[in-house]
Amino acid sequence: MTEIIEKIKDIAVEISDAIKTKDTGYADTCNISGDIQVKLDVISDDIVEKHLSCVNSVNEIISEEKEEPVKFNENGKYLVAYDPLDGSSLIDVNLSVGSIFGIYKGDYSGENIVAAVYVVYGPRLELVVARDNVELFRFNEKTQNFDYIREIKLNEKGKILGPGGTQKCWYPYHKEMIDNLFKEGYRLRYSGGMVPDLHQILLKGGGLFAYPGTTDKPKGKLRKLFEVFPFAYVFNKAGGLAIDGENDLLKLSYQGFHDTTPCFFGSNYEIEVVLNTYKGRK
Ligand code: P6P
Repeated sequence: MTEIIEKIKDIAVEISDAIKTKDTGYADTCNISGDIQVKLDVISDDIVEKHLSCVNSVNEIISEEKEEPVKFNENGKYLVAYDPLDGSSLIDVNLSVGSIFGIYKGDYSGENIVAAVYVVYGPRLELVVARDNVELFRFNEKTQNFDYIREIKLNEKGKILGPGGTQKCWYPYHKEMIDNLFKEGYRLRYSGGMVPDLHQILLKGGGLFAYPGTTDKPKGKLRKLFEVFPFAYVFNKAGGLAIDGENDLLKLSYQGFHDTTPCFFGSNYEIEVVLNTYKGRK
């Protein structure tokens, strides 16, 4: 496991350099989810595959940018599901983006995730590792290493609200819940990049990020294996909760590798608000 995490640090540095130096144009391809790929999606995916293919403990990998898993080592203990460059379309407007890694044993269901790592490509290159606890690291340009900064813990109640999804497609009860939270004084923080949006809530003590089921996307938009389960693991280990509206996200399984789910990540108070809103709604 440690070898995988160390490789992810190398991956982070190489993708960070690619973001600064490579063409950000669109590739003429789509991924399996139908997202138009930017060239950096493909470059980043290749960087991840190059590094993880050298780790003996990695049995196989699967990427948001790949239709099927890639098998490396039958005897490897771990499966790695990742989004190599989440929110890549934001690079063109110079907003922060990220990479997300879920490390699993056995299969990719939520209960089998054993660690999560995410990288934030922002004004600073930062990396967060969730194992028994959640630790923040920051890249030191002088030493070319990641320095440990601090442990990340969520407060019982936060101040930040990231309301995702197309608002005109929100179910009425969801809209009422969001409106009420804003009336309580929550601050709107939503860039359209899952990684920086969740990173901000984690670093500023808590709140709620919601990407619900909507009339146009009843199963939500965010992908279970590559985005949702890793961040659900992070939020649980940081003292918060992560649900689909009713169930703990880490209790969910999957049918297809690219399944999506409604998802809510936050401090305990805000998740309780979601549970009370969504109770019996399905
Ligand atoms: P919307 C980026 O494309 C992404 O997958 C996540 O990073 C982000 O949270 C979400 O989609 C934003 O979706 O519908 O608000 O543009």
